[in-house]
Amino acid sequence: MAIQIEQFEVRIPLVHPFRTSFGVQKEKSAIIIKMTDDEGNVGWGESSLESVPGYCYETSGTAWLIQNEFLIPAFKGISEDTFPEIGDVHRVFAPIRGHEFAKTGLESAFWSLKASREGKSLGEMYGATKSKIPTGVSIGIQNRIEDLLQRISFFLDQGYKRIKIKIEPGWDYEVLKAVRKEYGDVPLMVDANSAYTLSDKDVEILKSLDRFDLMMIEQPLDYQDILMHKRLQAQISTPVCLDESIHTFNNALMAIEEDACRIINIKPGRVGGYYEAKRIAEALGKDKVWLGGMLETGIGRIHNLFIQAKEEFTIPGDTSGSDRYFKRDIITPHVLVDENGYIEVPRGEGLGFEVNEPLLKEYTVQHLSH
Ligand code: OSB
Ligand code: MG
Repeated sequence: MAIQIEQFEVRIPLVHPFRTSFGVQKEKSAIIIKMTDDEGNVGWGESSLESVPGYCYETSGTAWLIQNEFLIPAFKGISEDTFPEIGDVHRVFAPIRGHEFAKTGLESAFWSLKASREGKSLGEMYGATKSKIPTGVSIGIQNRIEDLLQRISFFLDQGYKRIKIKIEPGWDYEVLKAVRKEYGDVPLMVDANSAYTLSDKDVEILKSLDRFDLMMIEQPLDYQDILMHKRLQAQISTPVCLDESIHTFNNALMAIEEDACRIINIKPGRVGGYYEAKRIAEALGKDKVWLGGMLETGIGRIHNLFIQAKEEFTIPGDTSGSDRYFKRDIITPHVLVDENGYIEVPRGEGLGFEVNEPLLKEYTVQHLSH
């Protein structure tokens, strides 16, 4: 079975700069993967990264290299004679250590190709049962509290069901106090992207956030840590949620079993693909998992939509509408959020959306065919 693989490295301007405790993003960087089999079936996937190693060590540059040198040859090795199974892809990537986002681009394109080939919806492949999913929005650090309040109103008016606020020392207690004062008991959570430590001063701040009845606090401490989060969780009532620290099924189970966190932010890219993401969701179940995001382009967004249609995902995710990120997304139609904060899960074969290939080409800075 000859499967043609194309890599497109893209840069897409964001409608609004996204500031977190680790930096400011003005454009979305990603590698889009297109797979075509010898009967003309097509699959699309995304390695949803950044151009700098701020969130994790991977960048679009490292993913390009690892895909070219190792992952694509490994994939070609198993797909030459037969059409592989999803588990085969996962297995052949396992000896190539780390580089989870690089793997996810190829793995997700393969899920999508397989769905097209079998005439199934991608959702069916992921075990989706719901026809719409509840969704939230992640709001970056602003210059002034008034600007943040305005951003929140903007999204609540559109129907978003849950607000996530990025925090860092100096942009935490007072900000949340103002938000609670203005918006009462709106479902609210925060994400520190590793901006705090277990110092007495930081622990005092983190404890003080308990009074805001937050759904969770995401990754307050070091990006690789589990143990310090366990020590923190023992001192605060707000559920800790781990994002950056979790790269495998084992990490996720250990963190929950050890009470280092009460909830896991599943990002398929961060755990090496949708096979692993599905496994974590199925093992931990409702209330312990939700789906995060990486400002995905439309392609990664659709995959994220389908996996959230699994019954385990009841907590609103970070998958917002296309217009929250881009003026023009690379899929048709754009992903839309209704006035009640839901996104409809597409029906139909494969992705259920068209990829806007001319626009994809406009945003492409580097293209290779294998
Ligand atoms: O920590 O969850 C995060 C975006 C880029 C990198 C890291 C994170 C995020 C978000 C945005 O919070 C989620 C989204 O809207 O896709
Ligand atoms: Mg996060």
